[in-house]
Amino acid sequence: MEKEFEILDEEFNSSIESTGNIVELENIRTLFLGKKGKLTSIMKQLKELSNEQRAEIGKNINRLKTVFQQRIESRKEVLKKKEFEEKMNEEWIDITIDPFSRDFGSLHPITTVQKRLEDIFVAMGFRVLDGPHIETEFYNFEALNIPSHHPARDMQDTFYFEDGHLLRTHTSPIQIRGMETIKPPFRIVGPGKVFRCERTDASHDSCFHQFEGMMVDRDISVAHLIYFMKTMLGEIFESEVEVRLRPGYFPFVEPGFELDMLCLLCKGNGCKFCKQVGWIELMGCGMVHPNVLKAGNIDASEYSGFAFGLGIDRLAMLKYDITDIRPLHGGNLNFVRQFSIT
Ligand code: FA5
Repeated sequence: MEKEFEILDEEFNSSIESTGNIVELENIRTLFLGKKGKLTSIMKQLKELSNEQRAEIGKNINRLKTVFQQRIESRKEVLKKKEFEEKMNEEWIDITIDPFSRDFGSLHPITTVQKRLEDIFVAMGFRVLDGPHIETEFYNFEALNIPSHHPARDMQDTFYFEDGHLLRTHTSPIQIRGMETIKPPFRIVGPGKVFRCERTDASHDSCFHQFEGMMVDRDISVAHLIYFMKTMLGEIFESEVEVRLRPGYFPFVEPGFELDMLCLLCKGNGCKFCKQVGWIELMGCGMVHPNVLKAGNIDASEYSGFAFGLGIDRLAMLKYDITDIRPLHGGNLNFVRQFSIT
């Protein structure tokens, strides 16, 4: 029996030394001290022994039981400490870092204005469409009544790819793509980046943002166009705004207009931003040309519509009192953060 106790003691010691966590340790407790454990099974053999032997071996078993329990408890303390330290290392927090110094992202003023425009038009029943930056000549020019010989192409010079594709010069191709899938009556808007090969100044850049709109229904007139434009500008500037229509030429509308808004920076007195005119050209607009409706498979004798394309950058400049378009695209975070909305 002595030998058996020795072996059991050694086996127990090596088992608890190799345990890596408390769950394993509890399994060892069951293995040695549990109801069907190794020590218990030795105790069951006692009844086969004489009274004297039973008393002697019983004493040994009780001693071993106490020793095993003590070793389990002290091993448990070691493992608990180890698990705690591991957890602390995993969940380490540097409490010396200032929690208020974190940089949160924010929306660029152009994005803020674009999103606001989308909300205003969605509330008036318009659907928001998207279109590719890289376009074909068909969508950017031909379907908009600007054939290859047309002088209007000069006003929108752009960057061409060798395969004939180009960077879109305006968001008007979204009108054409929209008409391919949506049948009248409809109201659509399409925001996005546009590109032109032109010199930059305080109000011009070679990459800027436009917001296209088109409404096609029965008996649509210029009065509808003015109503929607005044409503939109009133919402953006949160006050009544003064606008004027000038005749403007765009081959895809007839009649065509330039819509100007009284310069909010100088209140019409003339400044660098409005080039001393007192008015800011905000958008081109007009009644959709029958050829464009035809290109969209729409019966021009039944339906009419208006369309507009406004410069989001210029609208943002007016809203936030920004006198030069270039810093808006310059990537200087200190500049754009002045107008940021998180
Ligand atoms: C157009 O691009 C027409 N597609 C708009 C249109 C749509 C007319 C539907 C009729 C019907 P325009 O080239 O004028 O038009 O540009 C529209 C607006 O974009 C301008 O009024 C101006 O606000 C803005 N814009 C034009 N060029 C620049 C530029 N280089 N930098 C910044 N904004 C510009």
